[in-house]
Amino acid sequence: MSDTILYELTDGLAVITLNRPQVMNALSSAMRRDLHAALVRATGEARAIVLTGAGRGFCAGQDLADVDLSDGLKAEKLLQDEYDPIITLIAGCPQLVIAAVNGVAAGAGASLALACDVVIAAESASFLQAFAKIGLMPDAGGTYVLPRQVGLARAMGMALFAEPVKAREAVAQGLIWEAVPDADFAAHWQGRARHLATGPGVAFGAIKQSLRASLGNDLSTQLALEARLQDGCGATADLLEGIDAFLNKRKAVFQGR
Ligand code: T3D
Repeated sequence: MSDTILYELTDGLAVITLNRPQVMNALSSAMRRDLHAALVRATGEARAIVLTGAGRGFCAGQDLADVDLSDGLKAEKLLQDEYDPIITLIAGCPQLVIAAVNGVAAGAGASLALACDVVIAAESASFLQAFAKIGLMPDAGGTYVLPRQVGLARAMGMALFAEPVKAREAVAQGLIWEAVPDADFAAHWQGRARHLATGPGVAFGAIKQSLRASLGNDLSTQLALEARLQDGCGATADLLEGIDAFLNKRKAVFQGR
């Protein structure tokens, strides 16, 4: 792994930092490879994962200086080989992935943030569907997540007019979970991440899997999935600990199994 991505594992929490602040963490090919490798590593050893950006931006999407336009943009292969595996891994891994959006998230940088399970933004951050400004359409899962989060009308407006959506507005529209004053941002997301890294991991994983699956399931399929996943939660030491802690009026100490 090169220095385009920083990786830190502390007490079960992996923090992955996009680290090309001089270009607002725009994604070069090498950086996408490193980001994917960092996520694979985190899914093998962490209980929760944070994705954040170095400097004043979260991620400005595709590095526009790192594209081969000699024969037009061969986007299909690039997306399938380099972007989509990252998005699929975030959506499919059992760990909760938190986007700690420290600044602007633009283009595929917005798609990357919005692919995460929980999005916490600094108040000064914004989300920009920058694609149409340069003659592209949202990708890296953008057209999947936008209408599901904010509805078709807002998704259409965001993609067509490419205006920045400030963090507070993003919360109001249901695009992200919360916006936090800049001064409190780091401590806040660290607290949220610590909560997820020390909680009942099997139940957290089941919540992620079931809520994500719900968007494509009918009721009977979803009920069957809930029953199966709850059975798994029911077999955990964390459930016994949670009930014992409740009955004895103490704070539960979960092990994630
Ligand atoms: O196959 C495929 O490739 C398809 C995949 C496409 C996915 C996509 O993501 S397409 C969309 C690509 N992203 C953009 O179009 C966003 C471009 N950037 C911006 O609109 C703005 O930079 C921001 C809104 C993100 C931030 O604006 P601001 O004013 O805060 O900062 P800035 O001055 O524009 O940027 C700071 C530096 O970062 C600047 O470099 P400099 O002048 O200091 O040397 C700027 O050129 C650089 N930078 C920002 N974004 C990118 C970038 N360099 C390369 N690629 C970028 N995307």
